[in-house]
Amino acid sequence: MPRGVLARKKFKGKKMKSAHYNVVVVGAGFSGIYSAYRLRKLGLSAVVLEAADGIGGTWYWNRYPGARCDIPSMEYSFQFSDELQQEWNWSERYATQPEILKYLEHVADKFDLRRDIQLNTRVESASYDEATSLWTIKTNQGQTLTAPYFILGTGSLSVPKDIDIPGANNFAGRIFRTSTWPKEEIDFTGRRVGVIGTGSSALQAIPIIAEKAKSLHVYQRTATYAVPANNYPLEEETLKKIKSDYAGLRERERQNYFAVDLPSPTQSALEVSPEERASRYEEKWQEGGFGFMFAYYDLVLSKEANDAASEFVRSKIRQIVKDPKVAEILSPKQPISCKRMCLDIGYYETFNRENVTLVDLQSTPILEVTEQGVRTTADHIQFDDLVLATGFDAMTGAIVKMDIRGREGVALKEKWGNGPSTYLGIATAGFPNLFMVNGPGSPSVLTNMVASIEHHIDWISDCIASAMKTGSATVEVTPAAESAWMDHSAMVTGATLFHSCNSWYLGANVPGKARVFMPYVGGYPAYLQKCSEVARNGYEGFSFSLSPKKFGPKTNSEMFTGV
Ligand code: NA7
Repeated sequence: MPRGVLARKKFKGKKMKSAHYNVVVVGAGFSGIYSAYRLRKLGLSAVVLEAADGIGGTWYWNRYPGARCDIPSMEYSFQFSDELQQEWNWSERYATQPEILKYLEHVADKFDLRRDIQLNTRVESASYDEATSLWTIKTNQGQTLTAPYFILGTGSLSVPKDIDIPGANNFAGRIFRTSTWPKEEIDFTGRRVGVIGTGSSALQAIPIIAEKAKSLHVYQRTATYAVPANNYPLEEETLKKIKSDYAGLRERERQNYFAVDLPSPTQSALEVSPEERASRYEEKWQEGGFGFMFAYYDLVLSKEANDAASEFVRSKIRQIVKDPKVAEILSPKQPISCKRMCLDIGYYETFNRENVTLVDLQSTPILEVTEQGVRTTADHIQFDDLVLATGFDAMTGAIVKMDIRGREGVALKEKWGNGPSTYLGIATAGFPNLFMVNGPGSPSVLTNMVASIEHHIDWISDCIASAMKTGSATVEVTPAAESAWMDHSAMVTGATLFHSCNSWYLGANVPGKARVFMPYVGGYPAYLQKCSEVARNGYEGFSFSLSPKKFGPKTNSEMFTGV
């Protein structure tokens, strides 16, 4: 019997104090779920460790009212199984959190993946042993697991930013964070509510809370660009049409900068007259979705091109929001798309409601949260409920939260003290056999995350399979390859407007965090090509050690039971 099967049988339902696997995966969101599938297909024993008491990752935790994806659901879904693609029916253009969670539960059940997922288990530390070429992973359940391979599917936006507002613990009313929303429904009927933050999460929650609340104060530090989502139910005919060419859709995603099914523009915004530009933006505005940024190819490359697009959105805000003073405060000043753009389902309109007040923190900053409410330099407003939608320690937060130590006991947190450094956002030198899914240095959050996740896990699995086939004990990025990738990544970022504002892409939202632009901005097609080339050239940039060291009871190649 292949060792993987044996290990899985032993694991079923029990939390063993110590166990050995081929692969330990952290996180049971889209990444962990697909890892479980893919690694099993390879005949490997794997365990997916998940801190929550359910699967779903981001879609388990972010249950706030209005939470939904902003990539069309037909694309924000797995492509590894056509049967799955064909049988699942999304109900709306942009799926809600409950529907996405239901989908992930369905995937886990359909492919019988739960037996490889261990819930309620937080990884506290992982250290690499150079003598055995094994990772030792310790959990909050008192377990010690060993494995030659260690995969981090920990999510890009999974660790909430520390609350950096004085007095937040003093508030005597109900306090909620969008990122860790309670499971039970929260009723805001007749309540005085304050929302702090105006990023994607707040934008989705605010219109819904406003419908119920007696009063809603929105505390805005930086205004956000939002284009209409133009959400609609997906009728049977539409589903049928998309499904009839799902492969074509997936291929088009691979050709697109953000890994979405949108045509790549070839025209510059500066080539056309202001009237023609305005009419093109209007067309994109009516279509809804991120297609707005695909009106012209240079919206994130040229400040002049970006200015016109930004002004178009500001003009729309002025049209929608009746009070010109409020419209002005809601009008963002930074380049559009420099911070994550949002999709609007009634957000701007909400500010026309009598019960909604916008508080401009630029002119009247928050001094503190008190027992009763929020004190700014202008006033002290009392609330029954406070909602913090203040964002995440993005891209690196979940990784450095674990005490991960590579060669010579070096902590990853230390190595990344001046910002994350990786090769392709997949691996980092000095940490053999450790792989990241959508890590910093990959296009990740600038793309359709599900497509990127699948691509990464396929690539990582192929790499592991290749190492095992050749009897290699370790796969490790060379410092030279890592440094060349980081230089290339910085060079392409420098050619865009992405670095020109204080975004979480840059780590600028977390006090004290090193400022390094984390996602790779060279675009999804170029990135796919690079990853393919690296693999084709024998995993160029990685060194494989043919050490005869033993991994637990058997060598890697003996444990490997087929691709
Ligand atoms: P975001 O997009 O990071 O938004 C956080 C918001 O909270 C943003 O408006 C921040 O203002 C605001 N914020 C953060 N800290 C404070 C303090 N101390 N005082 C006042 N306001 C504050 O997080 P989301 O959860 O909305 O979205 C995250 C991603 O999830 C999103 O981009 C999608 O990809 C999905 P700031 O802009 O920093 O001035």
